[in-house]
Amino acid sequence: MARTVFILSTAPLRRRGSQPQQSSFLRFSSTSHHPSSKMSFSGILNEADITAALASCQAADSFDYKTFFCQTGLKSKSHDQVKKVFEIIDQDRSGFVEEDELKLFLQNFCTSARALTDAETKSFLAAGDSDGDGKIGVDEFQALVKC
Ligand SMILES: [Ca+2]
Repeated sequence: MARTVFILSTAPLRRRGSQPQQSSFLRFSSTSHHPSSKMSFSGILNEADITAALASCQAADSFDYKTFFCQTGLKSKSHDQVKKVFEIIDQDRSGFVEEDELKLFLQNFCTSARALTDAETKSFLAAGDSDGDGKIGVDEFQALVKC
């Protein structure tokens, strides 16, 4: 009886053991996007500026996109550079930054950064979404960064 229990309990363990392979494959495909994004960021933005910008919005509900774009230096970047940053933030490459991507906005700059609160996400989206489609397009992002 005890043996049966043992066998029964190893079955899910084995199944669980095969899962990391799947998820590490998934992780591989998502990290293959991330390191390149980090590289693109480091080519565009200064690491110390990013660190300072993230430090100043550590507390929940303290995120201010204008301050953030100033501190990271993004505000003064070229059209092409801002476009590259947009493409990184548009994680699923849909051509738009949707609300869920906006919520994880800070994590593009540092993977350990916090997610934005719902209030921050909504006001960030409202500030950028000038055509009211509920997401931010590249042109809207360009305007938002410069404002
Ligand atoms: Ca998207």
